This record gives sequence, structure tokens and C-alpha cells, in this order.
Amino acid sequence: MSVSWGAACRPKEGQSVSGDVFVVEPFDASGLQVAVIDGLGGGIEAAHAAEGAATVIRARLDSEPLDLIRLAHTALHNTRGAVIGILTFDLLHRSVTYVGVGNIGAQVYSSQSIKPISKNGILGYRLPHLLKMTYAYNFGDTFVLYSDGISSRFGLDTHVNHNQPPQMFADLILSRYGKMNDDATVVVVRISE
Ligand SMILES: [Mn+2]
Repeated sequence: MSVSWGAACRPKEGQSVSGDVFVVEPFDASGLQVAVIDGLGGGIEAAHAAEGAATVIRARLDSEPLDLIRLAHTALHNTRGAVIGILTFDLLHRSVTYVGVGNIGAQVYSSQSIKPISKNGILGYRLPHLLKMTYAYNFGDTFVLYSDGISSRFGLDTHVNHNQPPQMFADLILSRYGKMNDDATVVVVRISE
């Protein structure tokens, strides 16, 4: 079993700092946390909020995603706030969970029906009733997590080859579907046999 992944991000036009942050971190023998976080607004204040949530995740990688979300919500009280999507893989049992708060998108290329959705809300301000979805996946499935600086239309593009190497796929999504007027981040993860 092997994990391959790639990520692409860039700040909105005219900004030197992105308010988006991503996390891809293995934990224990067979866990993998993947998160995309979008700090509200832009620039340094947004980056500070997003980093706050990323720090919570990195500090306790083996925690339940619902706990990570609640801890991040508390940690972000005096910030601009952020939205987040977390995929938590159990690579041993070939299962994955998703928890999302706010406008983070998740697109999965699989023969299984895996359609993660996020609940409306903002970490630091308004935590929704959290929903954790659990799915079984197949080897070779491709998971894409992205901020709202990426147009979700990429998921409808039937010409796009989603079997290409994850870094190439991430670069392609950013270049073709990234919006200039927002920070844009996309993470692509593939689990292979
Ligand atoms: Mn955004």
C-alpha cells in the first residue's frame, strides 16, 4: 500500500501571503490526516487564523476529526475565523471519514459513491451540528480537497484525466480552475495497492 499526493496553492492576485493552509500528515501506523483550511478575508490575518487550525491538527494527529474541529473552533475565537475540510484515512481498513465546516470542497474519483459534504459554519464563530461521513474506498481512488478559490466546475470536466500523478493533477486543477480573486488551494491524494 502506498500513498501519493500533491498540492498546489497560490495567494490571490496582488497578495504575497495566502490565507489558505493545507495539512497532509501520517500518524500512527496507518493513519493519514488531510486538511484544507481557508482563513476568512485575506492576507496575514487570514493566514494566522488558518495556521491556528493547522497547528491544532498537527499537535494531535491521532485525534478524532470531530474533536479536532471542536478544538480548532475554540482556538480560533480571537481570529478572523476559518473554514475547514478534513479527510481522515484509515489505510489499514481502507476507510476514510470526512468532516467539513464551511466552504471547502471535496471531490472523489471512485467506483464507490463517495460524496462528502460540508456543513455551513465558521470555525471560531459558529460551529454547526457536525456531520462525520464514513466511506470505504478502493485502491487507486483519487481524493481532491480544495478551497473556494478553485472553481468546483473542475469536477464536471470529463476531459480531465484524474489518473495522472497527483502533483500533476493538482497543478492542472489550479492552473485551469483557480480563481484570481481568491486564495486557491488544492490537495490531491491517491492510495494505491
Ligand atoms: Mn477562499
